[in-house]
Amino acid sequence: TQDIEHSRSMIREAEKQPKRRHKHSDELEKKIQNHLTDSMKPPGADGDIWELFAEEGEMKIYRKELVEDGLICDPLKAVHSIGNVTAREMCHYFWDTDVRMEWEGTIESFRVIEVPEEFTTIIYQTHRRVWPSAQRDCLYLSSMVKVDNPPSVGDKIPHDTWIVCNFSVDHPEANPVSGCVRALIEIALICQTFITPPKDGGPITRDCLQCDIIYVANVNPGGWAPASVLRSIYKREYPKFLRRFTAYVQDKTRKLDI
Ligand code: 6CM
Repeated sequence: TQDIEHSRSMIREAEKQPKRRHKHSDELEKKIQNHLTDSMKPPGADGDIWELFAEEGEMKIYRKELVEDGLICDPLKAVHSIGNVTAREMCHYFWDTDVRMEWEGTIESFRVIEVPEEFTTIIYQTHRRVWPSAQRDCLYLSSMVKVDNPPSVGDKIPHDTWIVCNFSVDHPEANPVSGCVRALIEIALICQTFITPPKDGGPITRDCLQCDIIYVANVNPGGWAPASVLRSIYKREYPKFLRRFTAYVQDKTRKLDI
């Protein structure tokens, strides 16, 4: 509780400051550009072979098998589309640490250790241990940004586009939990709102909203973990996360103004 109160007060302080550049601004901008050019491509569009490993309705999750220095680092790309929510709402609930524990099922603890600007935090978190490998932690920057000129995908024109970009950084005040192995992450959630106005000219309601989602994750487990265990955890946990998180946002926003 103390940690959450402390995180909130840091964010409140940052909200009062003008948007400012920080140590990670250049890297953040570069990563966002890469996500907009590469991550937004539909799987297969770049000639790469993505394996579809989970599908439920509109949700499709792909991976590429990749082993680096003996560690499973399979890149993951998920595409989804859900009704009744906006891109900004999706990204807001993904980014906002106040609600993190309401939908994130893999975390044991987390702490915001710095707020470089209003919509950028640096977070240290530990994950639930998966037997028989060591517990993982990660230390990453998380930023939520509105994208003004998204690349066009197909002939649909989005009303708005938002991204949350998470990537590993170092920080002197991380106080890591002993025994944890540091996982390195590069994760993005990219969302676009599409609006179909009612044919009778009536007001726009939540029924008029469709949100297209791309989620990409590159996770290096940082140390040994049995391949079969890791791959089966990913196969179970990524669909669970997407199912739970999208339902969470739909539920949270159901009665709110758009
Ligand atoms: O993107 C997700 N969550 C964000 C907020 O926490 C953030 C997450 C980064 C960490 C990604 C996984 C690190 C590797 C940990 C492996 C241990 C998993 C333990 C499972 C125990 C049941 O971007 C959603 C992440 C969904 C992960 C499946």
